[in-house]
Formats: sequence, structure tokens, C-alpha cells
Amino acid sequence: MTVIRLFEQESERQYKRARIGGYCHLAIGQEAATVGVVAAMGPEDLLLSSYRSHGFALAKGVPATTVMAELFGRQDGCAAGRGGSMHLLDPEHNYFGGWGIVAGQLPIAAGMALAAVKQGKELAVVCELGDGAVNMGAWHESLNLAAVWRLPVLFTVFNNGYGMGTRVDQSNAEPEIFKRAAAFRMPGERVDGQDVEATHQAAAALLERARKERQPAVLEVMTYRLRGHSVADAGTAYRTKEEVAEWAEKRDPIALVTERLIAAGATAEELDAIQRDAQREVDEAVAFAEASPMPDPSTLADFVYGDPETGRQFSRMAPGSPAGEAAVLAQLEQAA
Ligand SMILES: Cc1ncc(C[n+]2csc(CCOP(=O)(O)OP(=O)(O)O)c2C)c(N)n1
Ligand SMILES: [Mg+2]
Repeated sequence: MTVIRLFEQESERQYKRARIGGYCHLAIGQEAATVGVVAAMGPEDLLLSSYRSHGFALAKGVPATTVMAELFGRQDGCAAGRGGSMHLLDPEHNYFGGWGIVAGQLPIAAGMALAAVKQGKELAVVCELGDGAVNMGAWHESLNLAAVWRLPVLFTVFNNGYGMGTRVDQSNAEPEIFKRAAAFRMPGERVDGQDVEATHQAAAALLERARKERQPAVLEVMTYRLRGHSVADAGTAYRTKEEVAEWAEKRDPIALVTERLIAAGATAEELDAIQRDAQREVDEAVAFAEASPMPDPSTLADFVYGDPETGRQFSRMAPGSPAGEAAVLAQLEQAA
């Protein structure tokens, strides 16, 4: 949790220095929710998340070096510099994104679970989504299929109170999102996402059922983002300063777990060491990202198209042409 917190604070600094381009969504305040869920996963389990994804990648074991390099758009980034903050990817660590389209990850998660079932693998897929994703068609389609086909997916809804600037109760006829699992006859539970142990326990029990019984489920994880929607949003127009301060002062998940560790006998030295090691990891990540080259422009279409021929066809689009320069040239040749 500390690595994630320091990594994101550093990302915010680097974004403001224009080292990081595109969008950048921080999940500062949501660390217990993220770590609680991911720590309950087995090594074979597969993870997909929304675009608020840095913590998921880090918790799943993607090295901080390659995550930071991806934020910097560099060649050694975990998505080869193509994805950026919203589209982190590392199949080696069973982390399958980082999805920028709200609810875009849900059908993919259901499909991956179906593939695992067909291959006879006993694993679960964790699909994280925000509270803003539960009114998308893909939510209904994916949960329905997951239930009908008994697909081992745990849909973890990270309810941080807002979808951009819209409060959950302004956009949901049933704001207790976990109850909506009942419409698909699957278990639905709600857990305090600022409590890492409670989240871990709840996720572990549902994941066990997913693996053993192919039982899909919804886990609504109640949390709060202390920053704005993205680095470009101050996050003050649609909520009060008092509300944010209350969460920061009373419900900061790292402060809560630190209190618990102290009560359990952790020493100041041990806590300092966690902080120091985490800071070193983040510093190394920045140094690695800075040293990594930008991708060579000639490799722009690499990894983008399954068939490299398609990449070549689209690599130099003629103005107004839907099929690219190659197709235009072929047409001209034919006409001649
Ligand atoms: C299909 C689609 N519609 C709209 C957007 C723009 N958009 C990006 S994030 C977001 C809000 C999502 O909120 P939530 O699911 O609660 O996630 P959070 O940002 O709170 O983590 C919207 C509307 C998008 N990315 N994709
Ligand atoms: Mg939200």
C-alpha cells in the first residue's frame, strides 16, 4: 500500500512536470481496496481493471520500473510505451489491463473466464470496475452471461462515491450497488474498502467459490478517492472540502492499517523501513523510466495489429481514404 501511495504521489509530480502525457488517474485513498482484493488472488488468477490502474498493476507484481516507464511512454514500459497510464498491461503477471472505456473490461473478463473454463483451468478472473460502470450495457450483458454460463468472475465494484463529478445516488436508482447482483441471481456483498483485512477476507471467500464452484459474484468495495477524477481535476467542484478532509483525516487506509500494526506490536523502525524501501523502489522506477528511450517512430504500428500487414496498410493514411495509401495506390494502378 505504501509503494502504491508513494508511486502515485510521484506520478502526480511527474505529470505536472510534463514527463507523463495523456490522462493520469490517481487512486490515492483506495490502496486498501486494491491491495485487499489483489492479495486474495492466486498466482493463476487473472486481473482486469479500469483506467485507475497503477495500484492494480503494482499489487499484481508488475515491477514499478516498467509501470513508471509506461507512464512516461517509454520503450521499456510494461505496454511498450503504447498504453500509458490508462492502458497498463503485463500478461506475464496475469494483469490484462488497464481499460479506458468505462465497462470495456467486463465482456473481456467474461470471455477470459469462459476460455479458462473451456481449457479446464481452475482459476478465477477478477474484474474491477468503478461505480460509474454499472449502468453501461456491458455490465448487464457480462453479468448475465457470467451467471447463465457459470463463469468464474468476481466483479469488484470500487464504489468511491463518484463517477467523475456525479454522486452515486444521482446516477443510480439502486445506489446500493451490491444488491443489483440479485438481478442475476449471484451473490452480492459490500465491504469496507478502507479496511484491507476485511476486503481481503471478503474477496478471498468469493474467489474460492469462483474457482471451486464456478460461482460468479459482485463485491462492492466502499472507498474514496482523495484526489480529483484525474490529475487535471481539482476534485472540489462537486464535493465539499470538509468531506475530503474527513476521509483524509479519519479514513486514510494507510493510517488505519498503521494503527493496527502498531497495536499488534510493530516498531517505529519497522514502519520506517517500509517507508524507506518503498521510496527506494519509487526512486528506482523514475530513474529506470528516465533512462528508457522513446519508442522508435518506425515501430509505431508494432503490437497494435494482430496481422502486421494490416499495420502496414494503415501506417500512412491518405487524406480521406478509409483504407490507407496502399489501397489508394492499388486503385490508381488498376485505373491506369
Ligand atoms: C464508455 C465511456 N463513456 C464515458 C467515458 C468518460 N469517463 C471516463 S471515466 C468516467 C467516470 C467513471 O466513473 P467510475 O466508474 O465511478 O470510476 P472512477 O473514475 O470513480 O474510478 C467517465 C464517464 C469513458 N471513458 N468511456
Ligand atoms: Mg467512481
